[in-house]
Amino acid sequence: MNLSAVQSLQAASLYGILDLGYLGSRDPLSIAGQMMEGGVGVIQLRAKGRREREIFDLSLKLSTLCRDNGVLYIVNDFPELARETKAHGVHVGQEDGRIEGIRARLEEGQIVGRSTHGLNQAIAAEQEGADYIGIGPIFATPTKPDYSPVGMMLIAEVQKAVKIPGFCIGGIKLENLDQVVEAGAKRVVIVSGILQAENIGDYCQAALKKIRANLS
Ligand code: 3NM
Repeated sequence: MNLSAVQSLQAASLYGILDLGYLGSRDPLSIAGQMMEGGVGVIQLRAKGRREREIFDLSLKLSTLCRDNGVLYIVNDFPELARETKAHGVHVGQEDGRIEGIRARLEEGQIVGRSTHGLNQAIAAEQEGADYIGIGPIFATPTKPDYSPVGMMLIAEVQKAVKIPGFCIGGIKLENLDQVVEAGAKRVVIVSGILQAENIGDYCQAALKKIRANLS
């Protein structure tokens, strides 16, 4: 079955971000492959401070790899690059303009995700037509150091108020994942936890097991 990007999003409970800042000399494609073996449903390329040409070349390869493996592929920050490299969609922040404007820069069927840091932002993202939101940072995190944690109370509040998929993000690791899921999280993004794991595949599998155990 060829699921649409929105259907794949609905089915995803673990979202991994390939943040090049955590890779060192490791090969991004190999790391993405390990994340896929571990069962992530979504991979985002996050390449802050890199040149667009470098991001473009890597994005083309990741796009093919993800499609071949049935994993949703999202590009952070660059709608045109997401379109040209045939990603499933783009992820944008609060400062990147209205969703409608972002969508106009994509192909039909490509999805738009938005970072949100409070209830009002989450509701506004849905009203503007985002396909999914990030909810965070749940905990303080060195991956996004300038943001104050929103706390776990927000998880249930947002999910009650918003119908589109919400992915909890920020400081989430295997060690606190049970708490996050008990607070109502159905979908989770983990960045440094996955990228700094000794065995990325095992780490992702363990995270998925915790999310699913808490959901059943
Ligand atoms: N966005 P880690 S928190 C990329 O709250 C990002 O919107 C956030 O990384 C948000 O899993 C975050 O290493 C960093 O804490 C998440």
